[in-house]
Amino acid sequence: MSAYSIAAEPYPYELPMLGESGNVALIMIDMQRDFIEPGGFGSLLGNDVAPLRAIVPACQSLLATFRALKLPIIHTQEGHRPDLGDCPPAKKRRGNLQIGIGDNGPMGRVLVQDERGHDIIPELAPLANEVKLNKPGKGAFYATSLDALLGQRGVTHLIFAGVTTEVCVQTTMREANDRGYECLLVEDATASYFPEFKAATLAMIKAQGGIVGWVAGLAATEMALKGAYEHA
Ligand code: TIU
Repeated sequence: MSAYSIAAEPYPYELPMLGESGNVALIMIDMQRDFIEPGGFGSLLGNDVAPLRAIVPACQSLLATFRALKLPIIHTQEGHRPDLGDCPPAKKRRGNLQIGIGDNGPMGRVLVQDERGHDIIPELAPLANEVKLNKPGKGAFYATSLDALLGQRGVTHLIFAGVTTEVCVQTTMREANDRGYECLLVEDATASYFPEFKAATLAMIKAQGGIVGWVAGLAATEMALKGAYEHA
């Protein structure tokens, strides 16, 4: 373990020396009302959304750490244009929902940009200098400028948090891994409607020598980030 290591599984995750061997960014996935509050897309899909709130303090803590260290933060939001031109009919049809994507729901039009359900929850509101990235798919690289935006900032290392672990977080992490980013998921800062799916996702990410990336706890992640960058 070096001064730049995070105690992680399946083995220590090496942070870059900023500006020399790369840069690190936080990707906060889809912490929006649609997935976390009753009446949003998550509950219209039939899920109990209440357990997802448990990760809010861990996400707040990660945001505070990245802000204090002046490291880049990207907040993603799943949502579609009001004309649904970026929503494949197959996605809209899926689930045979009574109230589905684009329909009027308790928090405005479901999964549509700038509706109430699309808002990031106030506890995790982005600051003006942070990137808000809308994404029409589950993965944050599909049909977005994320790869270009990270390239412009010299980002090589991605720390992931958000919801849901096995859907948008895992899809994005796999997309990032295939693009050559070093990916780490903070296990206390991600949640699923299905605890067993979260557990399985963490296991499959770190299996086979970290086939998708690394998994670490919040305390270990923050301690290493502060140790590496506080006086950088
Ligand atoms: N349904 C579900 O678990 N997730 C999603 O539809 N989107 C995200 O994970 N953000």
